[in-house]
Amino acid sequence: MIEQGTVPLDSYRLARHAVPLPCHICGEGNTHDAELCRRCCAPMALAHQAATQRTPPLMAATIGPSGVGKTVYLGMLIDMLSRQPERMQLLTRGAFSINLQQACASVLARGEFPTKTPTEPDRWNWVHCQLRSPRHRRTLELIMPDMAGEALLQEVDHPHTYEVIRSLLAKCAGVLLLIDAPRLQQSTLDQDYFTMKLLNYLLELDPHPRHGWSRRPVALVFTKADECENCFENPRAYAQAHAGGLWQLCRERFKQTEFFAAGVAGGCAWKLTRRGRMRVPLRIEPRGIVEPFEWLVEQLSKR
Ligand SMILES: Nc1nc2c(ncn2[C@@H]2O[C@H](COP(=O)(O)OP(=O)(O)OP(=O)(O)O)[C@@H](O)[C@H]2O)c(=O)[nH]1
Ligand SMILES: [Mg+2]
Ligand SMILES: [Zn+2]
Repeated sequence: MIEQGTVPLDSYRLARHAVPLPCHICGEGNTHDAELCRRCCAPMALAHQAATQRTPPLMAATIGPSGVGKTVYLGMLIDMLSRQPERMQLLTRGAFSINLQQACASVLARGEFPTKTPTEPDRWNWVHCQLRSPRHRRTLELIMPDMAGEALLQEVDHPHTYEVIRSLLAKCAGVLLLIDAPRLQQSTLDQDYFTMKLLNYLLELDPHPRHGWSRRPVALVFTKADECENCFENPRAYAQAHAGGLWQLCRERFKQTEFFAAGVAGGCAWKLTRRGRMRVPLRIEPRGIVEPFEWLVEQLSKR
C-alpha cells in the first residue's frame, strides 16, 4: 500500500461531456454519449463519423409516397454497389450503415418484400458511405436515410411535424424522387400530385436562385418499371405521356433533372398467408438501379 504519492484526478475526462456535440442533421447540441439527437431523433453516430472527417459529408435523400419502393430500391442499390465495385465503389462507414442492405437483402432472398418503414424517425435506417467512381479520382462522402413515405407526406402537408425531414431536405445536395410507374399507367393521378407537392415543398424550403433547390440535381425514378416495359424504353417520353404536371414543373422550375426507370423484381405474384394476401417477388432481376444514382453522384461531383 502506498501512503504518500500523487494520484491523478480523472475529472478532466468529464470536461468533454460538457461541450455539446451538434447533430449532423439539425445542428442541435447533444451530449457525447447520446445515441439519438434529442430534437430530431437522427442517429448521433452520423455526427461522430462526420467529426472525424476533414470535409463534412454531403446528404442525399430518396423521397416518394408510401409504397413507391424506396426501401427496396435503396437496399438493392447499396447492396449492388458494395458488391460490384466496377461501376462505382461504395464503402459503408459505421456498423449502422449495414442495417438497410442487410434487412432488404435478407427478405428478398426469402422471396418477400420488406415491410413498411415505421413512421418513427428513431427506427429509420441511415447509410453513411464513401463513393469512388472510376471517372473521378476524388471520393465523395454521402449520408442517405430510408424515410417513411407517410412521414414525408405529413411533413409536406403540415410543415414542422417532422423536424428531421425538414432539416435534412434543407441541407440535401440532391434527391432521388421515386414515382410508381404502374400506378401512373393506371391513370391514378395521386402519384403525379404527390410528386408535384414534394417538388414544391423543396422549392419553398430553399428558394435561393443560385444555390436553392431549383439548382440542385433531382433524379426522377419510375419504380416497378418491370410491370410496364414501355417505361424502360424512354422514361422521358413516359413522363410526358403519363405525368404531364410533373413534366411541366421540372422543365419550368428545375435546372438539373433527369428521368429514369428502375425495377428490382422480375415479376410479382400474390401469395396467401396466415396474415392475409401478400405481394411477393417471383424472382429478383434488378434493372436500371445504378443509373439514377450514378447520374446524381456525377452532378454532385461537378459542384
Ligand atoms: N413489381 C415491383 N414491385 C415492387 C418493386 N419494389 C417494390 N415493389 C412493391 O412495392 C411495395 C412497397 O415497397 P417499399 O420499398 O416497402 O416502399 P416504400 O417506399 O419504402 O414504402 P414506405 O416504407 O411505406 O414509405 C413492395 O412491398 C412491393 O410490393 C419492384 O421493383 N417491382
Ligand atoms: Mg420503406
Ligand atoms: Zn438533430
